[in-house]
Amino acid sequence: MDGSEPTIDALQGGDRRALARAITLVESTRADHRDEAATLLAAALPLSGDAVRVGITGPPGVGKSTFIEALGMHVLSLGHRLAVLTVDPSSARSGGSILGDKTRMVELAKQPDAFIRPSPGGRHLGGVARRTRDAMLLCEAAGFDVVFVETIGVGQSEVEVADMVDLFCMLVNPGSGDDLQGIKRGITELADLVVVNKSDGDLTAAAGRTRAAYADALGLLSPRWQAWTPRAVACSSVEGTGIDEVWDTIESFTAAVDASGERQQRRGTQARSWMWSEIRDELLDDFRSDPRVVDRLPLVEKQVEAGDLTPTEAARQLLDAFEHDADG
Ligand SMILES: Nc1nc2c(ncn2[C@@H]2O[C@H](COP(=O)(O)OP(=O)(O)OP(=O)(O)O)[C@@H](O)[C@H]2O)c(=O)[nH]1
Ligand SMILES: [Mg+2]
Repeated sequence: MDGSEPTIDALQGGDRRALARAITLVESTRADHRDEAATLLAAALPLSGDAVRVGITGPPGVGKSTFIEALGMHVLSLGHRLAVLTVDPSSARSGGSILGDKTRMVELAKQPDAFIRPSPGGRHLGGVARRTRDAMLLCEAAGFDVVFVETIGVGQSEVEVADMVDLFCMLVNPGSGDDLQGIKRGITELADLVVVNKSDGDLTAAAGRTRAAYADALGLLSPRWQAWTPRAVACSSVEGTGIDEVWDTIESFTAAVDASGERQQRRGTQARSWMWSEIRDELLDDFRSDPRVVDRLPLVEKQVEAGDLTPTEAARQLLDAFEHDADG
């Protein structure tokens, strides 16, 4: 990494440039970088784990960026240090980042106690959140005691983010929960907190109704935690109203799941499933870059598409080729 390698000492000192370089290092796919990254992460691990980890999701335009800016400024005003990471499924596919380009948290970005990191560009095989967990550990080692992980509300990225945070917060629009259909569309079992944003001006009344509807619906979901029943809060990220209530709710949550021991327990489970997803991703990378697989893949895929070969048989052929190669 161009001369000055990020060291654990520089990280611990809270140096944001060292942190940015460290995250770049763990995102790198170069073999020598990966060794360095592994060393750094091993040193970071015992320094991490004390932060409050919050996942934030919501449909495009619901106000995620505005909300993170408002809640982030509030969190800083309480003396915390905040890291904001972004998981953007579009960047994994296209190499460009939708969220990255639009994520303009102008005020927050100026604050010395905030660190904002857009989604890594470029092609990542495996989960879209693959390196975000590592980045989170590095942020925590660098003394950031609150971490937001933002993602857009589509598909697998929500599940992956929910699986790396303590509290998963879902932003919804006023009016999105007025009928059962809307709630069913909007909600998943992942939400520990639903925030109805844009509760201001003409939308205030609608936001109140939506909040009440979600509060009812949340009580009916099968609980993710013994000690926590999901809640719904209305806020205006533009006017700043309700933002303190959102943060108070997050603090009530951490107090409850710490007292019950569930947060610690959940983190153990998350770490184990992280290991398995790492194994899955690594194996898949090795498989897809194996010369024998690369040679056979185009033809086999064509045969499967044409119905000349069953998917099961095709997979077996490719795995055989791969395993023989691995055996030397
Ligand atoms: N009235 C009102 N408008 C809001 C509020 N929060 C955000 N908006 C507006 O909603 C629009 C979208 O806000 P963003 O924060 O960019 O939303 P986002 O969810 O980050 O959008 P994407 O990044 O495109 O997914 C902007 O015009 C905001 O000004 C709010 O609390 N009240
Ligand atoms: Mg945004």
